[in-house]
Amino acid sequence: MVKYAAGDSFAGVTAGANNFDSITAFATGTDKIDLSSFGFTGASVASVRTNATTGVNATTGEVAAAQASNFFGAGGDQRAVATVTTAGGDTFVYVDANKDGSFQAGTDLAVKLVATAAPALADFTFTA
Ligand SMILES: [Ca+2]
Repeated sequence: MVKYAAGDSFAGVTAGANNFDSITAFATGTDKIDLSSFGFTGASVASVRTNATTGVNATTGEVAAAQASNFFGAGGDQRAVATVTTAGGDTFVYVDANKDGSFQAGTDLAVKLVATAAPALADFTFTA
């Protein structure tokens, strides 16, 4: 089990090092990412949004401004989690920590699952 708190891990680079945490050997269907501390409920946890790689930097996890707006969806389609699987086979997991539907590098969570396909909704825990 992996547990995160708001402010723990971000996209981008500081002083040459990636700001996000990387998880190796994450096993979909076995391991869980615990997001219960964020208090997501309702439509936000109905599914995990799967985004294309467009505008996402496969090295730094940064999201271009053009894709950041509604990165997690909007209205009834707004989700707590969005994933992007890179051409190299890693998956970035983004968490909309401030629940506004858009991605902000200094606010929303970014974690890289190394050599892992996109996790499913069941791979996340939203309630304690
Ligand atoms: Ca956000």
